[in-house]
Amino acid sequence: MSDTVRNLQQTVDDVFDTDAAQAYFDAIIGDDSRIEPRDWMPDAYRKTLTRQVSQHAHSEIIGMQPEANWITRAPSLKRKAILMAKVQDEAGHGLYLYSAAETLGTPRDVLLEQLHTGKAKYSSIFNYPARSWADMGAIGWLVDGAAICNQVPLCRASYGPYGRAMVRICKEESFHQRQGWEILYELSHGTPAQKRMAQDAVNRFYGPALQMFGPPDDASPNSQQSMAWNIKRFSNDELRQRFVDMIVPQAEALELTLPDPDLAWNEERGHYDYGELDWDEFFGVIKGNGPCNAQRLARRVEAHENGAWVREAAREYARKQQAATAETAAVA
Ligand code: BYC
Repeated sequence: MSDTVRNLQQTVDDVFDTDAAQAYFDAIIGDDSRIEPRDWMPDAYRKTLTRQVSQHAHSEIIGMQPEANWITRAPSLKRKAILMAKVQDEAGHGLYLYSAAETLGTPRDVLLEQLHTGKAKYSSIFNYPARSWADMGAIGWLVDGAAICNQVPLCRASYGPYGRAMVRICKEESFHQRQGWEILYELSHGTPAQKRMAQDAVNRFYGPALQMFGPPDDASPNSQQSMAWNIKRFSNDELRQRFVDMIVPQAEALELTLPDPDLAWNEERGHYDYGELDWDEFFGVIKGNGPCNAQRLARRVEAHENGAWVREAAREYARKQQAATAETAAVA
């Protein structure tokens, strides 16, 4: 290293004052303003955001599977077209979120490797099978409904690229929830067999949908810090309660029951009380032992391998473009 470079480095080190950078970061958070990719941020902030945003991206693309399973069996051409559009939206959500995660410094292939080797989590809900057409309704109404409850506050996440990605995602999720609601409404107001099918789907998806909000607050190691950093705005239990309060009247309009005998309006709290969820089941599912974990992951890895030629072609195209640009520059 030359003396000049050494002196320059020394100057940079002198100028870069971690305490000042931390104070600036704290001021931005305190001001409820936004951190952008080039801003200094504490390592732990970068790490937890990379974790949350990439797991969110993984959930979006794994979440395509239960619904894609029903595209060929949709009951009409119109329903097929709507379902296809929805599944494509989920792929798009995955892309926005991987792009947001990459701005934090971890390349996409590393994030995907973490998913494919089982190191990274994705939402527990997608490890349950979609057994009937009514499940498309229950997934839209309950799963996308829970997603909206959880994700609208994330539009104000302190990390700019994540918050901005969430704005678009939430708009699309609202459409998804409406299409699920409409499927269930048609079935629950259809023949007795159709109504039974709708009720069965709600019975199976209700508990797992409530678990999407994460473990109870006293078993959520990340919540407190994520809320202090304005990544999460509400705790897992707060959002779960908001969701329960929202779906009870909706279930009444659907003329379907929610499978919880403890569900009751609590005048004092101004909220619905609900029964204890099966947390052993939840922790089993996120450890990889749910009904469909192995199948979902195997299918994802297979799809990734099948797409190798696309990535190779894109790389080759980029190489040729670069070579052509360099040649033009050399001639000029
Ligand atoms: N499933 O400290 P906690 C969609 C993990 S996609 C699996 O509370 P945090 C859709 C958690 O990661 C929906 N794992 O964590 C797509 C942590 O483990 P690690 C996806 C879960 O981060 C297609 C540990 O448990 N939504 O809607 O503060 C079709 C302790 O938890 C789950 C998002 O990703 C779970 N349910 O809070 C249709 C939203 N819950 O990482 C629909 C963004 C917790 O320490 N993410 N864990 O090993 C979040 O809002 C938060 O990350 C969570 C968890 C509320 C999920």
